[in-house]
Amino acid sequence: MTELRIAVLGVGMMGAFHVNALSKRIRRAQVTVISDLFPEKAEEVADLVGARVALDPIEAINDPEVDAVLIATPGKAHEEQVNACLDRGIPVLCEKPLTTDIASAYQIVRKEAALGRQLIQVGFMRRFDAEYVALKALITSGSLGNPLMVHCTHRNPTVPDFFNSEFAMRDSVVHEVDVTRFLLDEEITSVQVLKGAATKAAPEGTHDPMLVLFETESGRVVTDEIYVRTGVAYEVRTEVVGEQGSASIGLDQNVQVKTIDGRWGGTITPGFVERFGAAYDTELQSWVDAALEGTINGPGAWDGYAAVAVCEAGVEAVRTGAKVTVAMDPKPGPTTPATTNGSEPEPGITAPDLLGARP
Ligand code: ISE
Repeated sequence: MTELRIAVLGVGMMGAFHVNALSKRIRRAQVTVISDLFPEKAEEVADLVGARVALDPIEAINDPEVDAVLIATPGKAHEEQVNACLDRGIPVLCEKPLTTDIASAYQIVRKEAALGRQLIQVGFMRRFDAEYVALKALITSGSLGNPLMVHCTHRNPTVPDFFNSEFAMRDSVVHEVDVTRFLLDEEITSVQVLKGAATKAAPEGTHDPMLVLFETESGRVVTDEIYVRTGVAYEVRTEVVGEQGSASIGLDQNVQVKTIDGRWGGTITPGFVERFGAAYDTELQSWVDAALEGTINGPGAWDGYAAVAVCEAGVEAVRTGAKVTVAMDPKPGPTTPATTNGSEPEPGITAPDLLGARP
């Protein structure tokens, strides 16, 4: 196979962004089929890139002119669509969340493990961002010494009113969950949330900002300030504090300008597409290259499952104010049959439809 024929499911903001990248910037990729809940939207995007429209997403997955699938539909649709990709045995890049509850995410992990090969990549694009890659390399090199703490800041300029504290946990904090696991190479064991004073911009009952605290298996502490209505710009910073030094990324250190009115400064990043645009492209190219070989190259189903499990604990921590232990089932070996893994996973709290809640 020299060119990967891709079905893109869901062409809202992220899906349409990916279709554009796949058609213009990504090598050895061709979008052949597009599906969306809104057929007119699917037609509009398909026309731009010469793809066909399939009204039914499962039909798109099973289309003979499709070798791999990119899922950018609302979270509640992921379970059925990812399962259909596994049933057909084709690679899939699924935007977060893998699914919207712990049990279905774990079922997918076991099903893929039973197949004996990795087909699922989850869209945690920060792992492909040059600054995160450099930070990870620095940690791995040992020059910071043992990393003891990580401090994260995650600020969005604005979000719609439905974006409540639980939504922020599942849609925004989920990135720091993955960053923590990526940088420290261990699981998060507990989540705690300090709510504090809320901005006037937040609707009644929504805690914005919040300070989220993770503890990891080895006892490291991670702090994450999540503030999604700053009114300012997009700010994602991460500092790792080690025994022999510290390192920070996300400082928006671009061109510094000095002007005759005595001011100095640079420009700030407006949103996540601008901040992580290059990372999305790198992610897509890695996925396409790996999918052509029938596999993945990036965060997999286990990473998607771990993120769902930590966010569920986070949601409970928001609701109860308690420090909540993360409940995760064991990682299945590559050949564990889906039917013989002793205990059934806990059903967990069912998440609301994340992107589906958007107007
Ligand atoms: C959004 O869905 C993203 O994935 C962005 O990276 C994040 O910054 C934002 O808070 C989320 O809503």
